[in-house]
Amino acid sequence: MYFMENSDKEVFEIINKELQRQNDHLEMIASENFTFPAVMEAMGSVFTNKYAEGYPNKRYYGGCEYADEVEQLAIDRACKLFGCKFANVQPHSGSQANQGVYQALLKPYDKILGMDLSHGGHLTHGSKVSSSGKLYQSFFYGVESDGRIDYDRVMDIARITQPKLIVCGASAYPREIDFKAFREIADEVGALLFADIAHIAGLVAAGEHPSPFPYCDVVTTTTHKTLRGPRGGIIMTNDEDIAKKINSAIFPGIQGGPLVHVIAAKAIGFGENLKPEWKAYAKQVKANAKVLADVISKRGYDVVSGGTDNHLILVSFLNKEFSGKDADAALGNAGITVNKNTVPGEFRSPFVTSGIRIGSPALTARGMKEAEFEIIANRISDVLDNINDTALHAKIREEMKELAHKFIIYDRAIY
Ligand code: DSN
Repeated sequence: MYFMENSDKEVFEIINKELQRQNDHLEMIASENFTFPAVMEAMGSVFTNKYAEGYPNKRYYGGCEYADEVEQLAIDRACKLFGCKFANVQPHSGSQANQGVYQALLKPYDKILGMDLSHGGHLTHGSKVSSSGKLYQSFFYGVESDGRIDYDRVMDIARITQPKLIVCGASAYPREIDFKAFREIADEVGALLFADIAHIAGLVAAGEHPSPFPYCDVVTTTTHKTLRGPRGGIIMTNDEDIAKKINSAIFPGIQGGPLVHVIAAKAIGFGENLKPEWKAYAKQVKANAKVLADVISKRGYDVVSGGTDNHLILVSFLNKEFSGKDADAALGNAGITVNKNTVPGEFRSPFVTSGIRIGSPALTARGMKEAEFEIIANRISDVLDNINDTALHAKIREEMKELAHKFIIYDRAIY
């Protein structure tokens, strides 16, 4: 019996419907995952009551001795996990982590160079609708017709635009990021190099993707995607001067009191990432994504860049009559949750798009392996082959629900 069950049945019932949805559907949004029950317990803990502006041993409020202890533990674990000297674990999200980096290292109107949103970049990498593109002069690189970054081309763009800071990292790029190549470009134009590894952090932590250290001056990540921790962000660096600027930029620059309950949950998440089992999870995430790429391309669909090196694939419908939005809706009806996504060469609006992004982290966390991913990839292709056949979608939905129920993580909605 939960307190909520008596005090607010309305919210309790909605939360339970969400549990049902998560158990019944196949979650394949590349940025989502299923966190550890212990992480959820920490987020519901008494630390939610504590104000702790400042940093460990330098607070503006009394009673912070245990907030200090848990924040220092989260910092130490983050540094150990990513092999760096300094970490700020207070950003409430990845977007605020990125905003903190810009505020620490740039002045308004400085030039930044990031990956184009429609080529796989993120809103906070300079998009004109984000503060990163309003406060700073933003320029972009993208992918070539083969779906890959051409580093010589990025060098040319950097030479022409002369950015103060280069952003590498992406939200929808299925290939390895060459941080060393980006370092050479940054050095050539005298720019700072900033990596946003939000999507690949869980793979980096396991040694399943090259590390941005020692090449990047500053690195951010969210903690809830491939890392499977609580929702939030962190910022890391090896440079003490940058670390001090980052700390001031996050508090008091853009945030107030840190979410100590979430910081405790971040510490638990990093603890999981440091266990030997984490490597097996990350390897399986990649193996499962590869099955998706192989099967869906064998079934005749255009997988951008011809495959994947990480946890996601992009499927392009540029040569099809249906859009990413149509595919997203049809797959949703079949119990498979993905997101519509722009693809290189995009001609449709971001609300419609010509592609979908499919990721393996969440279903891998549920324990699914290559055999299950082969079945799912075939059903995805069946839906795409029969995009308007709602009876078939309903039939597949039942089959996917049965599969999903064999891999349950949560036996209740609240931990
Ligand atoms: N919304 C995240 C994603 O889906 O990639 C990025 O912030």
